[in-house]
Amino acid sequence: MTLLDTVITGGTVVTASDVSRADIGIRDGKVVLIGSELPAAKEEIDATGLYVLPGGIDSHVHIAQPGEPGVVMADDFESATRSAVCGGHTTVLPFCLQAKGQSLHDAVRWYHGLAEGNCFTDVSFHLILTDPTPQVLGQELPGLVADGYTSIKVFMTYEGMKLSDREILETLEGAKSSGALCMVHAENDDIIEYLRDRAADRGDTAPKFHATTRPVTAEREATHRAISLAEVIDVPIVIVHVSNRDAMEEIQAGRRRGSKVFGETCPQYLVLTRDDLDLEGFDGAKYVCSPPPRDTASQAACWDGLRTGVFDLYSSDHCPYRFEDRQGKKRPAGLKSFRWVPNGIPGVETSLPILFSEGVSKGRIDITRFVALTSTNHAKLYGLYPRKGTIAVGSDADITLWDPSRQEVLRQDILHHGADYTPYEGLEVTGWPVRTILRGKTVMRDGELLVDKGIGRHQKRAVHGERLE
Ligand code: DUC
Ligand code: ZN
Ligand code: ZN
Repeated sequence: MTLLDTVITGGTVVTASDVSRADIGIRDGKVVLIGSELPAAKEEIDATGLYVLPGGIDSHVHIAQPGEPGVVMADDFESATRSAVCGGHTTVLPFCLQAKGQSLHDAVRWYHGLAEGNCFTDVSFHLILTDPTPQVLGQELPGLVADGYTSIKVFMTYEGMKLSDREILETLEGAKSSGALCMVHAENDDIIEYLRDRAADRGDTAPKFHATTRPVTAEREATHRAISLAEVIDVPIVIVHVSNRDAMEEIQAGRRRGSKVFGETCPQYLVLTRDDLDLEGFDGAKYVCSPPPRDTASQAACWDGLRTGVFDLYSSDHCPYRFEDRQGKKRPAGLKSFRWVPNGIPGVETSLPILFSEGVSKGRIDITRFVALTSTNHAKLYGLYPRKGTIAVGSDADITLWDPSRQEVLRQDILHHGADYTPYEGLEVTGWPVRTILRGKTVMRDGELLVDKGIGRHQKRAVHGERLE
């Protein structure tokens, strides 16, 4: 047998189903041996006292996504994936936004141009469809799915992005025939627009009114409608960034009827509330995201959902804008009204420590569930399994070494993203990623990057329900 490149010894290896003491042998970027007394390797990594986890996969991040005129996202592919790898991730799935009238192929080419040579993690794109013409659905989408772009996202809200019910039906039909899995942003746009107009009439312009004008009812109704539309076409869907119990109950009701509905929640619904938008002056804008954080009862509901399986996925919904920036949260129009504050918050670096600390360390979920929610289920759902999402012979050696007892305080000055704040400033966490290994190479150790950008590669994916070879 040829020499191993790397052996990881003494750690506790965790998958979505098992916890075991084992050593891991790596050659040519793949896991080739799991066991004890492994042969010698060029590099030995001592993982005594650490968890050896499949690298985190964040299947919901926004990077360099164009928005309203004059608004610029805080992260490019370099800073977003640097932040991701420092937070324990080895793969991220950002969105490739189709502008109205744009061909999907052009959009994909443009995003590849931004990502190429700049990434610290592996990357694979979801396609946001804003213009589902017969040409897009009938010609472009099937070709792109065959090329490994096997998931799409549609919006039920936002001017310029939202689709009508008819358009969503046609898109789901296109998803079904091509094999693409459809993610849905479920909020009722008319309810939101109506409430925003009434808020404007009253002169309610502060950031806190972002939360009151996007109520649970708007999310619940749209979740119900999205699931109903998927039932008409008989196709699976993913309801992303679910924030509350009512929407969770719609997912459960759909499943009881036999629908294949997957659910995702995010850190902002576990540790933030609408009170965070009600800070002095304009500071609440740091927490403006959609759906908005709710209340402590909703937080408890989301924890129930993570534990019981209502949620298959935990993602960051990283969507960063700088705060002290005229192209970010403080764009001139945003200072006048919450309505124009860019929607989204940074979180790809802090999401795993938050779930580990609040979930595993506090006994709400066990470590195998943590792995399922942060890696394995993403790989399975979005067609990366078993190349990614687990530690098994033949899988990519994407591994995060996790110190379960290390305590940190989340602070802007320890993070690596392009934003100028973290909405989790001051949150104390127990459990921290101390080393991130991508295809056998250590990319991050103790918060330091050890390789140049460009190590990350694009990943083609299988269609949902099929395995990658
Ligand atoms: N939806 C997202 O998925 N991310 C950020 C903003 C939004 O509305
Ligand atoms: Zn969304
Ligand atoms: Zn998002």
